[in-house]
Amino acid sequence: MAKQTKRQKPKSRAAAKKSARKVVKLVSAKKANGNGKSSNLPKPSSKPYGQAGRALDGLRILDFTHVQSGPTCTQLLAYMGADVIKVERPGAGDITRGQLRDVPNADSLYFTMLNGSKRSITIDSKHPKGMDILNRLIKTCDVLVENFAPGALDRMGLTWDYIHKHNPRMIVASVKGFGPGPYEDCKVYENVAQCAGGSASTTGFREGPPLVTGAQIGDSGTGLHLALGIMSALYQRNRTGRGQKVLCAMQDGVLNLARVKLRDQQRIAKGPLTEYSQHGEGVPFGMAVPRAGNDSGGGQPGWILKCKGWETDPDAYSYFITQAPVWGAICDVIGKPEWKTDPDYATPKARLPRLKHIFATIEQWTMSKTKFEVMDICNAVDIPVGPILSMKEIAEDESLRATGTVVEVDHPTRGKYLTVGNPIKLSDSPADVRRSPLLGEHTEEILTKVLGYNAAELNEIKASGAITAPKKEEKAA
Ligand code: CAO
Repeated sequence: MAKQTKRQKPKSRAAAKKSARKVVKLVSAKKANGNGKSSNLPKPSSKPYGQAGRALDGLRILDFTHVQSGPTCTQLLAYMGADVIKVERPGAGDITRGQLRDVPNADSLYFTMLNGSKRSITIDSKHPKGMDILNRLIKTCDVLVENFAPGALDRMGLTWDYIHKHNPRMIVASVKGFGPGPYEDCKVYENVAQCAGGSASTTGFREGPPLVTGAQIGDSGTGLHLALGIMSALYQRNRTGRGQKVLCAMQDGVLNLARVKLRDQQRIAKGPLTEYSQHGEGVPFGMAVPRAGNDSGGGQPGWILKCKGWETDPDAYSYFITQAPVWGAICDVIGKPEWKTDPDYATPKARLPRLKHIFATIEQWTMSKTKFEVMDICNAVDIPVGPILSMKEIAEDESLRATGTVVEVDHPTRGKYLTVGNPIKLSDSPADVRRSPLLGEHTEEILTKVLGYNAAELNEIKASGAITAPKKEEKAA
């Protein structure tokens, strides 16, 4: 309160002038950001927070994505309020609709969990009428998002020049496996990207082979990068009036997430990586960053430790970080108060060569507690620890349901299913998490209400075969 009063009533004339200058600066910054017209800026809404619409209301996305990387991006934009129109091949759709099916004849969880809150239209992009429809969509959409194999969009006739000619404001956002270079024409799936982006070589145990991680950093990770690229391009479009290409290569996205390992690659040339347990074990380093098991990637050593029940429960473990500022608390909690003053344990440097022994000792204590007891006891004294949660525990976690991070939605053919809601929380834009669309569920709605086709035109389109699957005899012929 006191601080607020101070800010509202500057003490002296000099202070008043200073704060007036600040205001002027802010106004001119606003002018520069808003195309030089401060009058374009809306007044702050008087509506209560959460009732002023969604962040991306009014944004329309032409969604040509499939499988995981692209759909992750467009699903997030849909959660934020964008109208995402997913274009799918008639009769087939996104290949994931039928992959890893758990309910016969219903869209798979693979598909439903990546395509929530979108609309689906079926269009054969290789049919001339289909191309007419796409042309109209290009004119009405703000962003085209795709993650076809390299060259596929061009082969459809949707080159950058073509799109830009029909809609100079269009942003064309693509995920590809690799950026320009020797591998640019390659098709890429998740694990290829994890391997090519440096993650696999640095994941796993020293004695074992490279490992891929369960988190989909190649697909979903790159989808997130793409969403940021799209938002940046939209912001720039406010100034320039024109769209641009946004490219996110999966290799680049993985490397961005594995940047601490490139940090270590540069450090290794200057000496051993002392925080790696390999150092404490006296194993020399090679030329490249090794796999570090469960070592923490930062300056505070950590490891995964067994907890009560580990013999039968594969997830009865805790991650335990021996953060330096709370070393004294750790010693007290595990019943080793003498380590606080023992020169072999009292400082982070002294502890480095002894980490294996230290964690083995802490583990004797964690094994006497459940992972949740470890969490409660340690967090009470600020020791950073985390239970290893199984997917079952996460699915049942009430707090994740309460925040909308885990959401249950109802689907007409498969019934209720869980999905991951919006992990990004905006205080004035509630997430819009709805079920995924059936194949072509919104075709007519989009053709008539978004693109303005009349009844006769609609019938003509239907008869043309541009939005329906080819009949079996035609296919065979
Ligand atoms: N109407 C008509 N044709 C359509 C269509 C439509 N609505 N939608 C797609 N197609 C066609 C494309 O035009 C393409 O045809 P051509 O090869 O004859 O030009 C074809 O369908 C398939 O496209 P694709 O090559 O992208 O698909 P694929 O299954 O062979 O490859 C993948 C899949 C993921 C390996 C590849 O798309 C890729 O490398 N994408 C970029 C990287 C990426 O996103 N990978 C992550 C995938 S998630 O793990």
